[in-house]
Amino acid sequence: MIRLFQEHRVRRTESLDGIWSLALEDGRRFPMIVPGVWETVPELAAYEGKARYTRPVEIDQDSDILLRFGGVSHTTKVFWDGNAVGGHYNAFTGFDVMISKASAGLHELCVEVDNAFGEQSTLHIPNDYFTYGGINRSVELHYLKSAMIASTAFYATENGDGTFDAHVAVSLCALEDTGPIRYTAELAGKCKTAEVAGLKKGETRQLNVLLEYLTVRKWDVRKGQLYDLKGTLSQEDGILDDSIERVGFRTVEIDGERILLNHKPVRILGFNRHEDHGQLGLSLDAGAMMCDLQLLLDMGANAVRTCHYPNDQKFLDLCDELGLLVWEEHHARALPGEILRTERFAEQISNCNEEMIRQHVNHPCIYIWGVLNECESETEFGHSLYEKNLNQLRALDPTRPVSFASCRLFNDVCLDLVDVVSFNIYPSWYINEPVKDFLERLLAWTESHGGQNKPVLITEIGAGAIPGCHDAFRRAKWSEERQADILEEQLRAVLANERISGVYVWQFADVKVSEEWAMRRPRTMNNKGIVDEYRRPKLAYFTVKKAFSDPNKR
Ligand code: ADA
Repeated sequence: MIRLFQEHRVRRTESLDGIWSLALEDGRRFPMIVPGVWETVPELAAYEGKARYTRPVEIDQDSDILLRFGGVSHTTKVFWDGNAVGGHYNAFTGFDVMISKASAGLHELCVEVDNAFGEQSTLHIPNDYFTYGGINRSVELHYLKSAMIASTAFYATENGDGTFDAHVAVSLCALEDTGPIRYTAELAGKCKTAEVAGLKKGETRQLNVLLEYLTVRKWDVRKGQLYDLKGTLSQEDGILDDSIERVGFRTVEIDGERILLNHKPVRILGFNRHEDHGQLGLSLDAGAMMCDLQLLLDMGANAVRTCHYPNDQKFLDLCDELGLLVWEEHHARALPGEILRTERFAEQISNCNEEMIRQHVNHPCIYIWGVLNECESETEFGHSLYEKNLNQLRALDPTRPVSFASCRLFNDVCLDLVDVVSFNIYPSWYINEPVKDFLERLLAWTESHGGQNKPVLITEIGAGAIPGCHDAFRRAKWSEERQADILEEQLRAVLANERISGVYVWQFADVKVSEEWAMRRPRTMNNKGIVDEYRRPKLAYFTVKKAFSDPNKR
């Protein structure tokens, strides 16, 4: 299933995860697990291009149905009994395909997947992480009745007496004409109903429901605390649809130079984490995700940055549960200017923004949205691009701060646009300058270039080590000793600096990179992981653990 909890008790859903058949254009066929990526088949480890996944689907009654895909990497066309019924671009957001009046019986579902680079793809380009191919997240089949709850967006505001009001915005969609219908929201022991006189076939309707003065326990860092928001759509003779959202009550505010969580300054002790694993590629199952999170917690982390794309809902569900603060980022890493200026990019990134927020807005773990990691933030064009993207996110979700991770540093002209100033810096690794001096210089510059009176985050800091490479004299770059020493210096300087609201270590685990990056990256991997691609700790694991566990730094 796409989530780690049951989202429906009334709407009938089935998992389409399991064994599918994968066919290549040259006729080769393989049994493939869904979710998964084809690079896990040794013969396909370097396969780039189109492939077709098929499987039979049995429908047990005539019905409108919805096929829900958690993520397919990266360009998809969906066929039902040989007919094209939908498609999508981008591995990191989900999409739905509706099939009206599916008849009872056996059908063929075919998903054409393409992971090739090219003009059509502006977000997936050769990059410092790998573009896998396959149905990388779960797939579900939903049976629908005459009307459905298409989406539910929740946010909470705190009252002076410590209770919360819950604001629930629901989008209803009619598949047939309906008579009078009613939507009921139930949360933390209270419920509220909104009546609708009737909907015409194809009509959508937005409803806002307010549940007031809820007595709840707050969601908090490394604690979590979740509640089920149950929505029911009914008519006189029965229930048409339902939805369950898992929500949390917490406040996030920017107060001058501080980020406040539940009115208290929060210090981010985080990791950048790619969705990648030495054996599983992009498709980590919930068990593997939980193992990653256990390691992060063991090192004393309270935060994760989903570099550089929206993450699997299951991972976000776990962060909700465990109380990890998430910086979620849309899908854009260091894209060249000629791509940023295309209309196709404008369309693909706008879709990504819209899908990311609609699908993830209810996760209490997400405290900030990020855009355009290391893009063109030093030019006038860049300024308008950042402004457009940040404003789109603000319009879609006015409740969370927004930011971007800059590497343009002393040339950046976009700091005026953000709620939180964020820098990716690598002193003592790419830049030969003591970390403390570099930081002081950067922070002083920030004050007079749009960053004054705003919180500052260090969104990346780190150094590389090839696992198992040692230097007893601790001098050789790429040795585990040198990586540990550089991180020690970096974290000491960053955490001692009161002006900085927190840090994300680059990065949690070593990850595979595109072939085009091989000359810059030994092993064709980004080796700055604190654990290797199989999660075996390097020496720096204990350095980070010590730095993050020092109680004075909390
Ligand atoms: C950048 C970038 C990361 C990674 C890192 C590095 O800051 O955001 O994706 O490439 O540098 O390892 O150099």
